Amino acid sequence: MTAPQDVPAAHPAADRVAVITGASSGIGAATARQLAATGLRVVLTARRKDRIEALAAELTAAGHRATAYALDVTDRAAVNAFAATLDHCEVLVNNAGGALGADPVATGDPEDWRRMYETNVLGTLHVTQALLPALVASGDGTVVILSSTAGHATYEGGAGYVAAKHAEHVLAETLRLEIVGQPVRVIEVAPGMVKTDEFATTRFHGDAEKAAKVYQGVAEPLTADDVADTITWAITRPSHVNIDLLVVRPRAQASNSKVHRTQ
Ligand code: 8X3
Repeated sequence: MTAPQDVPAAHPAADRVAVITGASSGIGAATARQLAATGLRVVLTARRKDRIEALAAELTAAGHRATAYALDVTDRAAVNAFAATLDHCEVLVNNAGGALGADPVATGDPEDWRRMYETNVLGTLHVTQALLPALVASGDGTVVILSSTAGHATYEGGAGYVAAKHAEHVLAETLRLEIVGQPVRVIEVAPGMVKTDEFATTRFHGDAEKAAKVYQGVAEPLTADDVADTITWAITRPSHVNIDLLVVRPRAQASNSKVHRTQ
């Protein structure tokens, strides 16, 4: 009997589609660039239409295949409508999300906690549920969930984000158990300190000084390209190879709270 993972892909390698959420900046944009360069047709989604359209135009001008679709992953009806526009889908990169606040449990803003749960966890749930039938139907699908090292250990001031990222980790682990035997891989990539244009600034509600302190004295935090490279590597392994969990940190970071700083 033919094992499900040996079912040939419904679409030839030349026409494989990758959906990337949160593709307007940072890790999402870098991943879109790198996946497009492997030959995948990338569908860029994010709330900021102007940014994803500009990136899609840049990739198209470079000879790649890219389209943009404005999407808020917390809006389930919008996610369903987006899924209905796709003929097929082979790869989903759940990247949308982020941190809000770095306050202790005693004083953290419940609104920050709620928004982090909605974007990171429910956003990932919405898009994964909506695209899973297409990923299964493709005969060779891959779901990537961008969690974080915050999904694996806590730190002071991190509880709201840590809780959301732990939930994404659990989502990845549970989904992998539930769909084993179907032709879909579930890959979790958990980055540590990554210096992007927006992550820390968003976390501190626009306070650039606080945001700069996150990376102060750290020789080489990871870049968005470093993480996109690990995501692309994991996706481009042979179909039977499932990278369950890939934890990636800069050399200067030994744990969430043990970071070497030169000043
Ligand atoms: C980002 C890692 O340490 O800021 O996902 O929580 S951390």
